[in-house]
Amino acid sequence: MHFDLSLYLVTDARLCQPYGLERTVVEAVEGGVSFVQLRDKQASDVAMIKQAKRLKAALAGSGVPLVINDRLVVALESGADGLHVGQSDTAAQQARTAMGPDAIIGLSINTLAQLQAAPVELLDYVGLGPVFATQSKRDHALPIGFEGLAQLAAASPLPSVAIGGLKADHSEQVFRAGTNGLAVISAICGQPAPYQAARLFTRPSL
Ligand code: TZP
Ligand code: MG
Repeated sequence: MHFDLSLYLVTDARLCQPYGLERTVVEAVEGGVSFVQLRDKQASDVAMIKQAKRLKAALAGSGVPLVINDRLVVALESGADGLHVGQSDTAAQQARTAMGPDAIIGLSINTLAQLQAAPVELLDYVGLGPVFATQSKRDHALPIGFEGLAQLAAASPLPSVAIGGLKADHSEQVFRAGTNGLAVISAICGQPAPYQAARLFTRPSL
């Protein structure tokens, strides 16, 4: 599946209020979100499969892919387009074998050593960060700043998306660092108007 990392929304059902997850995502996609990751650290697999199916249906026809954070069983059972894994999550090999060659598989990267160790032949993209400290992820790794981001982006043979504390104002610096886009939770989820919040992220002409 073709994919566009330019504005990558990571969901948090607790933050995606007052409209709830589906409406927030649909409005954000209308506003320019190009890629969606369903992330829920607390839901059961069964609840997350249901949510993923609803989200997949809501995104039908938009051309925007849906990937699942961490849980291979949810990605498989829901018909999602792929899986995003962290350093300690389901191995990329297991995900690729189970999901097949067309699935979109992404991996989170925080350091050059992690990038060098990444099984790039099995992956479609990497997430680089956190760029800044953020309240949206517990126990996140050390922030890398724009300097670290530029180093990782330059070393990455794969398309990359920056994450961690990013707001619309950071768009230009993120693209200048050489990545393909910004991934955000709180800059869109929990904003009073998700459509408008997404619209703020227009790709700057460099
Ligand atoms: N991984 C690294 S930082 C982060 C994740 C999931 C959270 C990003 O959330 P926000 O609100 O955009 O800082
Ligand atoms: Mg993870």
